[in-house]
Amino acid sequence: MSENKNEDKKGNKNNSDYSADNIQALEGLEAVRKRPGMYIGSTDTKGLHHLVWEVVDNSIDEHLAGHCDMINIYIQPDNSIKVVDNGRGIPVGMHEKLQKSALEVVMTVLHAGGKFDKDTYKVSGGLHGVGVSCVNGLSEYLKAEVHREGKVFTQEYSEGIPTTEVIEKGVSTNNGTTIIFKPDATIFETLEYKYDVLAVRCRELAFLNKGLTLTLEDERVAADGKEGKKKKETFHSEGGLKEFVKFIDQSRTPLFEEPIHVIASEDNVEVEVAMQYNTSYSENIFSFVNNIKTHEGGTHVAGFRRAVNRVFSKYAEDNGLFSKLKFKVAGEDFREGLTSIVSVKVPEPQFKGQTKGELGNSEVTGIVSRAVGEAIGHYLEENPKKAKIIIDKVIIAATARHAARKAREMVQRKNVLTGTGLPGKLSDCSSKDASESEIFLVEGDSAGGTAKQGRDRHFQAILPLRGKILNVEKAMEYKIYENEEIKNIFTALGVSIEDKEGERILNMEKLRYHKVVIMCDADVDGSHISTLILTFFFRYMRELVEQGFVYIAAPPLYQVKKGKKAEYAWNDEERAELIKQFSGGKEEDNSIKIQRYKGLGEMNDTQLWETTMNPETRILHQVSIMDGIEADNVFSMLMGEEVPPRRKFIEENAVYANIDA
Ligand code: 0RA
Repeated sequence: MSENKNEDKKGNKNNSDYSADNIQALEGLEAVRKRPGMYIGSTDTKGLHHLVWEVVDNSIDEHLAGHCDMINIYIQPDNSIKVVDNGRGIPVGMHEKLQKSALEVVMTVLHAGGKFDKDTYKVSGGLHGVGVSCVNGLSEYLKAEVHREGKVFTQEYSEGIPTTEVIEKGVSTNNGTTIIFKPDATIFETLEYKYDVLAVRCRELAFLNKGLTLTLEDERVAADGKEGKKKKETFHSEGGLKEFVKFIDQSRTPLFEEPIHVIASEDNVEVEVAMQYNTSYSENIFSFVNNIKTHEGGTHVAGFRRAVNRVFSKYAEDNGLFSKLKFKVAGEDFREGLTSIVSVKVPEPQFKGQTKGELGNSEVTGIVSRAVGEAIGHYLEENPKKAKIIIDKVIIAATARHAARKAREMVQRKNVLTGTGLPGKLSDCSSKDASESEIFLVEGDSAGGTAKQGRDRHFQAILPLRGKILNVEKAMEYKIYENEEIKNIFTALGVSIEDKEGERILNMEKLRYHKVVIMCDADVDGSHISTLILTFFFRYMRELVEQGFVYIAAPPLYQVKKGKKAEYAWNDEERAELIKQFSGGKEEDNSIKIQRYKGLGEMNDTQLWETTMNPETRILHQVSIMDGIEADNVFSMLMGEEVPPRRKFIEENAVYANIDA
């Protein structure tokens, strides 16, 4: 992508420039160390994991170029990472211009990795890709081992600076690269790798690159000497996206066993799409460009949607299936209850948008549209029974959308009639400045009453929610707008869903609070209710979550009291710590009273303010959508129809749940 500034356009350099290049190269990594966030996004756990992908992306590039089918990743006992691949190996020959081994150039010059072969699809150097040299600069130790041309070569570095020459270590019968790195403790806030985070992406990479095998092995031993629960997994997919879409929809009920699978290529652009209808009402599209997730879609997704609209409409019209309809079918009606994955490999991808999560290459739209259109066309001709079922579903979706629109309009009209338009149950704050205003969605009228008394009415609004709100994962859309609690949430927040060219968008221009806080009991029911509310936000107000406006309040679990002294504890460790403090080390102290809070209702207004609402002392968890697929999975599983995966999830995660069962 970006040109290496160390060479001129023709790439000419004479030896006298060598030292200058050398210094510039060092300055490059110096800059990475000075402002790591600019290169890898952040220095928190996310940035730490990013280092792994920066290396693995290079191995994936070798796979895409047809030279690598195996990538092994190890989390070593000291939280260093080892990545082994069987690609061509980083070149080790003399780099003419810089007068040093190409290996050293790749490892120490920013953006140097991609200079060697330009004609393949590249992951590295793509979106955030800054190359393996960046990982080197941010590692207190790194070792590269190259098997190439029948020999083994190694070089070691510290903070990106070579500590050895490129050393020839002996003979080798295979090709490949091994990178071992230990992230720099002075740069990263945490050094602890999370197996599950790495596993999720490895699985995704295996689905996206059929035939490639990835292994992930955790070599760490737990502090108590016991070995970790999950030690090693192998990720491999022969079916590619077809298996991926089944994996994503494992907790939904598919309409047909086999997904529609498209594999095509045109003008050096490779297209792979898999789509599967299910009995739910939500649309799910996940899209990738050169293995990188495009959160905001782009030209490839536009091409996919165009094909779905065009081909299904034409089939329905041609076969008279829309003849009884009194209104127009919109694009989204074809995609209700459809899960799709759109993956393209593009030689020179252009990323657009604020977060660079959108593909810009305009030629891709037509290519994807043709490939998908042709495949769906064949599918419909060959499967007339399935075609009929799909079109019937589309008609139901269109009908439901019209009903939903009417229901929505009713709600809005009613608001106009009642004057302020705000729900009667809302205790609003006096501030009109959304950026300082908060709304608490409180489980139950009684806790709502306490919260109303305890709050700071200047900036805190209270909306009590009665009982369980509708499970939106199972309900049809128009039902949503008939639900009293959900209507109240929409009108209190000041947001609305609008149709724009057949697509639903959330209008947040009149959002009245920049903090939406879900406050539920710390028990099983409470956690179920907050999951219901979160599911609703995830499906219907996702933008609100994406922009970081949604929070979960954390009421304490215990109050520990001795005489007039009272402190709160949010978990068992804190409780034990408080008891120790209060007893001054005494074995048994009967004057210490421990109150177990089960519900918000057990606290009075002052206690609720102190522990859960006062910005100075409360704990708020910001809700984030880290990974769309993961989040989608959790919600469809927890709230959907298929019971077995839900039970499995709850069993597996029970240990993490901070709830009183
Ligand atoms: C530069 C050029 C070539 C491959 C690589 C770098 C490369 C880098 C890494 C990092 C981890 N594994 C890797 N594998 C390869 C092209 C090699 C050629 O043309 O032979």
